[in-house]
Amino acid sequence: MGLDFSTQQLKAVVINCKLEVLHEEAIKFDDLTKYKTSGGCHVRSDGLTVTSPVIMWVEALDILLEKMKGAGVDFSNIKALSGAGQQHGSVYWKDGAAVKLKNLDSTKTLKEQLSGCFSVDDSPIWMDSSTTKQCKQLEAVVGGAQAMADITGSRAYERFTVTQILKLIQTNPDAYKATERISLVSSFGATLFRGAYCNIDESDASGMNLMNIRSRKWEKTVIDACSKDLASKLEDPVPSITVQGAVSQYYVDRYGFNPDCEVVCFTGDNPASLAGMRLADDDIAVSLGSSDVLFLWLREPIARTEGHVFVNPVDTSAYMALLCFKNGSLTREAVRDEHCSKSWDNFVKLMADEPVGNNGFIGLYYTIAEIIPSNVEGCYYFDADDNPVNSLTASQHARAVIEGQFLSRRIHAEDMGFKFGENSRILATGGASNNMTILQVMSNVFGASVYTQDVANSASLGGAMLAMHAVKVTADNISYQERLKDGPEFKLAATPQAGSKEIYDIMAARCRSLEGRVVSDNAAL
Ligand code: XUL
Repeated sequence: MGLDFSTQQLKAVVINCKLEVLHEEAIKFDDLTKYKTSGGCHVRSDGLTVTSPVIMWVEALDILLEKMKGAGVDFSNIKALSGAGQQHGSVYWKDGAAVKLKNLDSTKTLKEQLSGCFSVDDSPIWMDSSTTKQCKQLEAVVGGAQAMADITGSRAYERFTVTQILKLIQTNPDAYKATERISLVSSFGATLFRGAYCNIDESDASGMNLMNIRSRKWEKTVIDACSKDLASKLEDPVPSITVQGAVSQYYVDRYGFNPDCEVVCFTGDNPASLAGMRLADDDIAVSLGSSDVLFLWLREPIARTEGHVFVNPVDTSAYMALLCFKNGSLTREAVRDEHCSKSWDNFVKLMADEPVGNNGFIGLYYTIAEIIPSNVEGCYYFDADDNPVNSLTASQHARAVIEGQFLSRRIHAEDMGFKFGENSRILATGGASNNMTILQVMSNVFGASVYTQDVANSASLGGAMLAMHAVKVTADNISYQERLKDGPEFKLAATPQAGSKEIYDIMAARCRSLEGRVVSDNAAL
């Protein structure tokens, strides 16, 4: 069984060894109306502080399991469970909570028994951006943003957990003092099932600005800058596929779980998605949504102040990187609406009027402030000699927006140490991945084959797959990809067209310097 404590809902999926989905269930948090959440959270009046009531997540689990039992799910068949949590969010267990967890009474709900167990009722989540002061403070302690990235995989981010913990220490020291353990949303999920504190896994720990991504230990300078006793309130990071132990007797008595059902570490939703998509060595996944998100499989990561390096959940000696580009589908659609009569058919026809490489024209489109590269806004066009031009024709726009976006994705992936291996695949997911013309450009720009896959609910599915792998791997040593080879099929969608690689290699180098120019021009404004 795989669970996903995501921002808006709690999901569960049950699969068998053939990877067939036997049951799926979801509880939307907003449907628990007494908590008055919108999209699963509360945005406070400062507009920056974003929290979710922790007891709402607990109650959602009560309801979910009840519903699954009612639907006839036979929990006694479940051999192992794991799951995902929205990354970065934190849960504060109050003194005495471990005893409560250990002695859960199967005649009562979890909510009834755990409601007094949290020292902070409203957990900060990843949408929070109220900790800029703490980010600056911690970066100063380690020697700056790049130093923080080198150590922890990312520069200090407002949503990353340690900045939230430091804010608590500074603004509510009593609540911090009354806290015996701090979990991530992921390890909180595992803890509920285990009835005992579970470790934070190394992958999700990489989203805390607190773990050294090489040694996989808490970074002492950051710990000490927060509070000397912080490490004693955290369960140490362990590889994501670590078996934590059997499910609590509570679930055996109340829902008929098998007492031997193993609880495997939960991880972050992004690492779990990488597992659910079954990425392998040197693969890249590109999720084409309102923002575009790249997942890179990396052996030797280069941490930068843009993007994130996480420990890889599947191969614990490897890494993954996450790159989020704000200008994704919304920007493609803006160009379509302005220059291609609001129609994808016209867009695709116009694009075909221009050759691969757009005769050297490059367009960089940031209709909203971008994250990578950070804080640039506006649209910039250049001719084949890198001279700025004021406008492009409609057909040049159609080609330029797609080529410009993928050139930028490619150079930032390369900057983080990504290299295509012989068998590397690009996996395209998300709304725009059904547009074959877009996928062809992606294939040409990256110089690799593009595949698609039916991976709805990749985080919960990834949780279930990780659970299956974790309980078998010590006995048979089979790799994750080999074990899960019968999972959702990779369908070939595009292969690079002859001659395109040479064209885009040159354009990628140009794009790198043009983007640099746009960044410094924006900074000068
Ligand atoms: C990743 C991030 C989000 C959350 C959403 O860094 O903040 O993707 O994990 O669930």
